Amino acid sequence: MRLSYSAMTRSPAVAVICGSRSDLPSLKGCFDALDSYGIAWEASVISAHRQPAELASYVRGAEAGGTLIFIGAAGLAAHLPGVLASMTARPVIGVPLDGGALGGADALYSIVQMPPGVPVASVAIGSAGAKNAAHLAARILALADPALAERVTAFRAEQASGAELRVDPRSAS
Ligand code: RP5
Repeated sequence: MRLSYSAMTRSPAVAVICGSRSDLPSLKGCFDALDSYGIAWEASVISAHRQPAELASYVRGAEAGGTLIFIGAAGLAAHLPGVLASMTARPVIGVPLDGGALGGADALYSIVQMPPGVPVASVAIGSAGAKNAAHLAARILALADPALAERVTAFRAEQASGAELRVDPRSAS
């Protein structure tokens, strides 16, 4: 018998963790996109620098509960996704957030330059990256979830139709 994901697990499929409450507004697009796919998620504020023990405990609990993908979002010296990847063998997606003096380049480099064998899938800086973290998580989960795969396909079709040329080129100067 094939049980649905929610029947087998206590934790949501996706855990979104950010380093500070100040990061939450940048993640709205991520939360909205996860909702649009019907993916169960939860968000937590746990700093890798300020609360490493709490982070380790959270990851242990989430893994035991069945969480499949971790999204880590942080700004400045953004070590959170890398530390997550050190604590779990499940996929980690890193979202570099802007806001510091370096406009997010600091966070991007911190996240993307992981040493071999400890992978983090980095997305773009800021809210665009936050949205893509959700879309990437959906694509990963869809590999083993045919109903979600259909929703991913539907989203892509909708996006393609939205990209059609809607202006009259004769009026363009
Ligand atoms: C990072 O430092 C956080 O992810 C946040 O982006 C940044 C600033 O944190 P706060 O000083 O607002 O807590 O760790």
